[in-house]
Amino acid sequence: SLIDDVDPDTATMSLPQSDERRWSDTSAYARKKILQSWIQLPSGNWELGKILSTSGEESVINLPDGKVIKVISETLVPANPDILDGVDDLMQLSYLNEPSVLYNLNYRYNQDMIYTKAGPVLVAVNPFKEVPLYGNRNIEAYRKRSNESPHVYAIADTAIREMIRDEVNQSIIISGESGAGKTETAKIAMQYLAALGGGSGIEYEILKTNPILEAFGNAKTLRNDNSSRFGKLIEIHFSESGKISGAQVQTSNLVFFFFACYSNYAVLLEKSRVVQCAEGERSYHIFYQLCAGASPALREKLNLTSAHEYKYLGQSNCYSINGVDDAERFRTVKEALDIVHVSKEDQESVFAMLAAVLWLGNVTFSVVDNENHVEPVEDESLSTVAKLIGCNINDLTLTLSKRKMRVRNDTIVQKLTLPQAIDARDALAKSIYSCLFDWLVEQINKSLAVGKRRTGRSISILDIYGFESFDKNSFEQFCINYANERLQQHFNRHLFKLEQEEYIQDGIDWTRVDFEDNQDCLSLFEKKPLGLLSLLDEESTFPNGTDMTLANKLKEHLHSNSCFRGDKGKLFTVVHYAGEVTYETTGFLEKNRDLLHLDSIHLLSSCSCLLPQAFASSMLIQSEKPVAGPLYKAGGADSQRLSVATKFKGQLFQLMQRLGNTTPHFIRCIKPNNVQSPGLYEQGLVLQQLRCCGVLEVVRISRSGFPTRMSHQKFSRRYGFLLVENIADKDPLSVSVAILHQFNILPEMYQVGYTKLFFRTGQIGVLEDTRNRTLHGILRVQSSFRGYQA
Ligand code: AOV
Ligand code: MG
Repeated sequence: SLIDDVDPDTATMSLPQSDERRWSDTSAYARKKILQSWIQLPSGNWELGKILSTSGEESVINLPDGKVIKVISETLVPANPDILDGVDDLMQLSYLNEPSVLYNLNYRYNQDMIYTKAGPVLVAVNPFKEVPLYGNRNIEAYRKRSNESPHVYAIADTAIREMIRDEVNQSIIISGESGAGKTETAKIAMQYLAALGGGSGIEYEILKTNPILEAFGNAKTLRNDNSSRFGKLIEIHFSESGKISGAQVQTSNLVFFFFACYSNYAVLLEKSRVVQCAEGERSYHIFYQLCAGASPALREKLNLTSAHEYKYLGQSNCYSINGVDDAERFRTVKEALDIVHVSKEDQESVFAMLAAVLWLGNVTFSVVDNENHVEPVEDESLSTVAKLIGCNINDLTLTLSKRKMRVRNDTIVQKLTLPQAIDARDALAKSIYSCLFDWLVEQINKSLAVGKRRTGRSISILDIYGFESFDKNSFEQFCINYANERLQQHFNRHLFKLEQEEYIQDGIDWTRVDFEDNQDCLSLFEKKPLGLLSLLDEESTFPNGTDMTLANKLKEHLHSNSCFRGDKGKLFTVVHYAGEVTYETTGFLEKNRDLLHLDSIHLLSSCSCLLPQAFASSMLIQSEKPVAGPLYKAGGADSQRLSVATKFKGQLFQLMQRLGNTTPHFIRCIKPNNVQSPGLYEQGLVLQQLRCCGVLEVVRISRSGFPTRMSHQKFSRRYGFLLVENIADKDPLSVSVAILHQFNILPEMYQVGYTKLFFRTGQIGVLEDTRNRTLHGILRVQSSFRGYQA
């Protein structure tokens, strides 16, 4: 094609030329020519005004509501001509400033065009309603490339094509705040890839894994009614045969044979939610679904009552979600379990485990001696738990009231106080649930990995919890935000460092464009021994460590770090790329230690239920060397169990390593309002997200650098014929230079690299214009010549 690097629209329209197309250009020269401009209102929002006149320092502006105001000319931010309203790539804007970007996204959003490109990145603004952009007809259109507007489908399609062309694994990395639409976007991408599966049946299974994982891993939070509380990386593998049939990618409807699997990496579930969640939030969906949807027979078997009867579910005062029928969802989940080949028997065991967790929450304790030691009350809750997990009541009672400890070579038995007993009970509930979750992922993987054709290439889709900043932020937010910090660096490195490298490789003298690197913040987390994670781990191993001593320790060692601020009491603040977050250390140590006492592990492994055996054995393996409980505190270095934070970091590194070997495609999800409603577009909120996810930065960098590139060959072929001098025996580089000279392109507008020419934005437009005019001239001459002949 003749126009790949060139934007034909801007080339032929008489728009402001490149020197004006800078980021936030408010030079006097630019202002002179603009007709409309952005004016910032006291609310912070931007309003479009017509410039009636400019005299001296002041301009007179006509606002849309008819008001005429005077403003200082320097504060005006030029707006784009109407003809550019709603362009589908922000790079096409003549004036690239924040209000113009905001306006462009809003303009499209109002017409349900929720996707926009920002150069290489896809921006998706959450519609909070159904939009007619999906389904088979649309998939077909993107497959045939008859629709080229920005879309998740287009990203997925590009990933497939690049996988085939370059023989490199691909990844689609989706990020954004909580509730911005990451999980939905991941499903849409899966939908597209699955549609290419064409009848093998596995694509249907892949899509059916979503309701299962969402039921067990998602919950209602204040930000999102369906918030993912785990991260997932799904790998979709394409077999060799797929690769071969893929060779005819341009023409055919190709058939891929593929299977998928969920990576175990970063599937770190927020366990604490099982036993506690904040007011107005819910625990995992599946609990409510089970309570609402179980058949009478199942109810009887599990001794199930209503969600209101369970303390774990009752503490947040929220049982239902608007517009969601939990009973109906339960049927969907069961159906999905059938499809991924979880047998009816195993399904029943799964439900029994869920009921056991719920009943555990209802176990109460009573004091049994004058030293405040407690034992569980022998009631319906206790007996039901014992029955459901298949152990005898005595063993359960022992586990919940005593703890075996090894001191040197002796084993002593310690009786538990009420808080200790409650901890033991909750730890048991959490571990049953998280093992259940891991088991499910494993089952799903087994079912999907039919044939294990892992020989081909893969496309991974990453959907991980988004950056979180609440009024109160705890250990969960700490881990989640740390993960996001890593991902952000991956994004930065990819887009910006690669960009720089390309310049340097081509020998271009390029004053490096600054970009926000978040290495400082990452170092704050990862540095050894004086980083957040190391200090946290260290404090976790001290028997006398408390949340307060942790806070003090952090402040003592990190106060001089520019990304850290010690606040009052247990509070400390981290300056994340996406903004400051204040964390409270309450519960940090306990959550980080995440002790499951050896007694509980033994109890679970001795249970007669199918599932506990399956996972308790794996748990035993995990804790073989590391011994849980006070031993962990008392023992030397080699008896230390991995802390949660360290495990998390390990998983994250593995994840990043995996992503590092792929060609990434980035999708940035934007949440246009905090109330999850359609049609509401809050400028400030959107702007803040665009800033912190790097979208504005991408655009700005492209602008300030030399974004248009063309090889000397291509450039000389394309424009060489415009030269007056004879170029027959000249090499492409000399031709390129001759063209630049003939057209008087200003030296600061281009750079000549070893292999390529680099241009500032819009420069190529001048040449393209001339070329078009010349070609038209030639065509006219030719056609009149033909007319003459006829
Ligand atoms: P998240 O994954 O980014 O949050 P979700 O993907 O769960 O956010 O999206 C939140 C809600 O927004 C969904 O439940 C839908 O109602 C709506 N939504 C998002 N994208 C679309 C779309 N393309 N079309 C229609 N509705 C959409 V979190 O998991 O909280 O970080 O941990
Ligand atoms: Mg999600």
